[in-house]
Amino acid sequence: MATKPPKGDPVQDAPQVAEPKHAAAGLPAIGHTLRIAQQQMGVKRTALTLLRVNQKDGFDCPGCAWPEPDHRHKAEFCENGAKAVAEEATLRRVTPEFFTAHSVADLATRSGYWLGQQGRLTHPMHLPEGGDHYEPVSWERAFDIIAEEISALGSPDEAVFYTSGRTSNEAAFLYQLFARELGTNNLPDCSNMCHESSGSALSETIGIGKGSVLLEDLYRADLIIVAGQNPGTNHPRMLSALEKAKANGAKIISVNPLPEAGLERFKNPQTPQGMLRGAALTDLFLQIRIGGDQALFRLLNKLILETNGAVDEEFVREHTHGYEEFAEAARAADWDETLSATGLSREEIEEALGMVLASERTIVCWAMGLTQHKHAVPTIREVVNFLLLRGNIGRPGAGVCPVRGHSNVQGDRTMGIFERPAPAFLDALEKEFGFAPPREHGFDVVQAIRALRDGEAKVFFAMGGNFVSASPDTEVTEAAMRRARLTVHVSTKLNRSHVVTGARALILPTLGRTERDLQGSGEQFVTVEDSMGMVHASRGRLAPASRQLLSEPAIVCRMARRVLGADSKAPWEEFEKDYATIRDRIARVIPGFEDFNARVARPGGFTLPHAPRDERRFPTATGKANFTAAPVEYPELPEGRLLLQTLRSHDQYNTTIYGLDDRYRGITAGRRVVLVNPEDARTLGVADGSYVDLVSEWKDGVERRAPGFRVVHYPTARGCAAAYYPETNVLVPLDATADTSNTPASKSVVVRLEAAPEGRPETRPEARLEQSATD
Ligand SMILES: Nc1nc2c(c(=O)[nH]1)N[C@H]1C(S)=C(S)[C@@H](COP(=O)(O)OP(=O)(O)OC[C@H]3O[C@@H](n4cnc5c(=O)[nH]c(N)nc54)[C@H](O)[C@@H]3O)O[C@H]1N2
Ligand SMILES: Nc1nc2c(c(=O)[nH]1)N[C@H]1C(S)=C(S)[C@@H](COP(=O)(O)OP(=O)(O)OC[C@H]3O[C@@H](n4cnc5c(=O)[nH]c(N)nc54)[C@H](O)[C@@H]3O)O[C@H]1N2
Ligand SMILES: [Mo]
Repeated sequence: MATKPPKGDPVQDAPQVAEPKHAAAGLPAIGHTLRIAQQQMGVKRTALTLLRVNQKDGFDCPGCAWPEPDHRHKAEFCENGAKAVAEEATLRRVTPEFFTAHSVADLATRSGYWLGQQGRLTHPMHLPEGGDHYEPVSWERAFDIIAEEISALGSPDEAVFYTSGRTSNEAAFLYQLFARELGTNNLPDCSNMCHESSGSALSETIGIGKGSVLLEDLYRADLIIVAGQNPGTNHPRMLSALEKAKANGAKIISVNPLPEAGLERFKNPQTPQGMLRGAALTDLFLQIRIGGDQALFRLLNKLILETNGAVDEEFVREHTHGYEEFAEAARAADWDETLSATGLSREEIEEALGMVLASERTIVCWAMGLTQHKHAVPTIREVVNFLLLRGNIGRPGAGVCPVRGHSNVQGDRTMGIFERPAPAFLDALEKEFGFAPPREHGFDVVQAIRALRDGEAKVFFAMGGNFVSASPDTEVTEAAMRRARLTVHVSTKLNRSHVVTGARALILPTLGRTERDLQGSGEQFVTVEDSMGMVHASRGRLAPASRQLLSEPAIVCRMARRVLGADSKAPWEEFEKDYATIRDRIARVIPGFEDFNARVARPGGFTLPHAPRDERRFPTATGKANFTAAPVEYPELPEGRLLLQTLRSHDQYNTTIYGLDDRYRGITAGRRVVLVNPEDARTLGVADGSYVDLVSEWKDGVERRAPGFRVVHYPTARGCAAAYYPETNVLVPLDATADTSNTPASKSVVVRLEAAPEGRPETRPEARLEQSATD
């Protein structure tokens, strides 16, 4: 019975609340992991699969982009990595019979959790125009349908090719090649909603949009600042690195509106003493107000400037540009303004300064808590200013560390998945393949939604992901999708994007990381790049979930042959047969991949060059690392409102919901909760356990509402609230994006709480328990 999906639809939640935890991982985590894994995979498969994760001859964990250490444990995975693997290696199946039993209209009433729990997709499926059920379709016919719709377009720019960050380097390279040969740069990706702000800020200031540290640097740092990140849940293996850094003498400051258990204390499941006591990680917790980070770093910069001998003058002179202008802006930073923007005390900031000045080697790590705000890009630039001031870039044990999300999101970008490709990249593509790639920029995620909404884009193709649920402004996005002529999803699991469709729709089922990939020339492997620029092979061993599955590279190759026809400049048949031939092309087009096939054959792979890290060279417009001097910004909060951040629970992978618990935060059996500071709750008159609607207020005057959330009094910073994504995406206005990067500002949504008129959610139609009639 273990591998049967749940019967009813547990969209109905009745959250239970206990005290938040103060430590992460440890024994309960292991028990929890095995239970979830065995429910999906059974006992034997669980053991066989988990031992292959992140081993040098195994497959790359689809969980996150945190790198693997050189000396690996037998169990080089974490609780949440194991959940990600179990989700993919599940024995449950979504077959054509499933689609006969469930109309699209029926599936559209199901929760994302229920959809995902049904199992792996086994057959290509087609939803014909006017049809109400998906029907099985042959691969040939599926590619014909794509070709029909693409050739009916007025221009290739009416097609959009989205990518989620699990796609391998090989598949990503082919996919962008296909789109560009077709004639469009419409290649939005999940990065647009994720670390785009980091990429924007870093390319301008240090000349490369990637982090400048390796794992060894973390082990050597004196001070690690973790800002806007919850590694205990989202990058659990990072906790081992932080533990090791601490053992080597590093101090840790965490900057977060929430006290996150993983950062407080870590019980390493891989060591006996770790299991018992655990290691305290954070030395100083700065409980910042949402969006206060730029102000905090600006003030720290002022204080560094005012301290004799604190600035690395030689580094500033030799390697940077724009110092004077920046220093003038930083000297103007104001204590009172900073205290109110951050909600911190003078003593806390002074203590942080003491630690900063005592450190010779400082690293700043961050994730979505910094990237998803209107002023995310200037915030990250201010972090760069902070590091540059004391020469903390391009020195061992120091640097910028944006911690990526999806396991190959960084690699996909390296492979050219980008709507604004660099001219040098297009030149190299042109030279290698002999066609003229389009030079005009394409749509990012938000622009793609607008284009679909306005009828300017008519074909939407997704290489993985769950665009409808991951994107902001759910109602707008869903309406936009429904206007498309054709929506196509290359997917492993069922999700909401399959049931909110264009006039016609296709589901193209594909292999996951864990599965064997057999092609004409024999068994294939693919490659990925982690958050620190390490490229390595990933090889699955399990038998595929169904014999009908095609690999992602094979899908692109067959689509390209069908759509581009005999005129295509690329040998698609050869690419499909032998992925080494794809890597040969990558080696010739993308700098850093010279001799790719030989170097990736080495166990552990190789590290891509990074000029600032390796040689203190900054390939920016000025040829130096750029200080910047943006005005300080922070969110303004009208009376009686809260600033809502939309974040992840411990039991989800983005839009894939593993379960209804958020163990470290003490929440079980439900996801419709809103965490509110008890003082704020008192002022607003909302009791713990009461139900409210979250209403977002935006300058377009449209009221966006997410009904029926249980209030949880929680120790978050004053004026701030938190609730889970994707349930709250309905509240994030499409136009509320970060300046420059255009990333949805999903961590700073102004909301008011309204007593839920209909009380608890089960009495409300939106959240009614769907008693499934299926099984
Ligand atoms: N298990 C699991 N692993 C994952 C994922 C998953 O969903 N599940 N998702 C993957 C992906 S794609 C990504 S991008 C990463 C996401 O990793 P995270 O960025 O850790 O994910 P979030 O849950 O969005 O957490 C944001 C954190 O920032 C804090 N924060 C919010 N606003 C602010 C602010 O204004 N300032 C500061 N200083 N902090 C703030 C929040 O309190 C929270 O701790 O994880 C990846 N790994
Ligand atoms: N409000 C709010 N919105 C957010 C965020 C937030 O913090 N708050 N975070 C944003 C971030 S950081 C990100 S990265 C995006 C995530 O956006 P996406 O990457 O689009 O979403 P996921 O939920 O990761 O996609 C899950 C789906 O991917 C498919 N899949 C899984 N593995 C594979 C595979 O190997 N191959 C293929 N082809 N398909 C596969 C499955 O069908 C699964 O249903 O969401 C963003 N949206
Ligand atoms: Mo992400």
